[in-house]
Amino acid sequence: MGKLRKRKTAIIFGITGQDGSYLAELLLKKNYIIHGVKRRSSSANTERIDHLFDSLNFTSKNFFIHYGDISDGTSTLSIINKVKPDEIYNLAAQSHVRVSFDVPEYTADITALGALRILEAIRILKLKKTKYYQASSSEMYGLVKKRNSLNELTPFHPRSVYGVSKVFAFHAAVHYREAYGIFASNGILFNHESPRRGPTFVTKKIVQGLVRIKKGYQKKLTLGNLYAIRDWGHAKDYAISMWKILQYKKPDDWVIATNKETTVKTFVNKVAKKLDIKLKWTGKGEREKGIDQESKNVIVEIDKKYFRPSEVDFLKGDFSKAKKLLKWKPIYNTDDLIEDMISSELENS
Ligand code: NAP
Ligand code: G4F
Repeated sequence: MGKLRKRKTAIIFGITGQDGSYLAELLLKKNYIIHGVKRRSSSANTERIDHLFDSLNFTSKNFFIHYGDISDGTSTLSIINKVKPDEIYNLAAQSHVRVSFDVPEYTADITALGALRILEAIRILKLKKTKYYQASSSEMYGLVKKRNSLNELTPFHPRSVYGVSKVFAFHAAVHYREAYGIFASNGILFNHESPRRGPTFVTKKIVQGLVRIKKGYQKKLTLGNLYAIRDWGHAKDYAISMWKILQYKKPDDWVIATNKETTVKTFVNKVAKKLDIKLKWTGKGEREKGIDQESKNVIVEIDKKYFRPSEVDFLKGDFSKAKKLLKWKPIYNTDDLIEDMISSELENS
């Protein structure tokens, strides 16, 4: 009889978020035992993971939820000590760039120092075998000099406290790898979306808004900068990359992207087309408007409150290192992503 392989255990910080839910699904399929860390909130806030466990008792055979918060070093260390996992995925963050202009100190506490608290716990507890994954961000590139695809060697120039905090967390992972030999890896994730995306991120806001306009539930969609360029992938693909990064033979840093660029305006046009809304644009700057050619109503308008004090104009990622060494590549393209987001929205709105 062959030797029984021990089941792997993982802690996911950020289990209730978009990526946490897809990663949990993936790891459960791979027969992991999962411990998710959830902060206390006044509502249950487990919609994205309710299908994975008994949400009233917070348990299932393979999936456990712990109350914790990465602003709290003691509870963070205590959970890691209790579980002593094979893998830790740090997906927890104040993840909204625009909001980081309103709450910079809080953003730095969670997004930067939160990562440090987890790394410190691994070091203090001497968990030599525990691997650490940091959800780093393409926001770290910020102000890019040339509009070429960005890779692991492109310098960082963040444009928000969110970006600054992610640079700190990125370098903290590299530092703990070099100073203490901890297996700490960074996925440099470009934008990724899904039907589970938070409603204030631009893709979800556009899909939700235009579906509701089509159904007659909403009159207008109000946006900010239509000309920012993003590299939008599907969160399901990005969850696979997280797991692959921790299975690689050594810790390293990896760009995860689709290498395709789309403006916010093109995203709006694509969604409108798929919903059979004939949109015509008029005006410039804050006066730019999208008019529904059938009803002649203005259905898209601009409000400067959605502009950022400093914008990241261009993000497109070169994922050739991950493709070559991790054998990772995205399955969904932007159109597939939009298709998935629209069909879920049509069903649920
Ligand atoms: P998300 O939906 O906003 O999820 C963030 C998660 O972090 C949520 O579970 C949230 O809990 C949790 N969290 C926030 N503050 C916490 C705290 N103090 N203690 C413990 N948990 C806390 O973000 P996402 O899109 O899944 O992204 C996952 C990670 O990847 C984030 O670190 C994000 O910055 C990074 N990232 C995302 C993208 C992207 O395009 N999606 C790209 C690059 C990097 P609540 O549910 O209680 O709020
Ligand atoms: O959807 P967004 O808010 O995403 P952003 O700022 O690119 O950040 C996301 O991706 C990062 C990776 O690059 C992550 F690290 C981060 O956690 C987050 O997931 O905005 C995308 C673009 C921006 O240029 C923004 O100015 O869309 C523009 N935009 C235009 N109108 C808008 C709106 N963004 C939002 N949120 N809301 C608007 O009405």
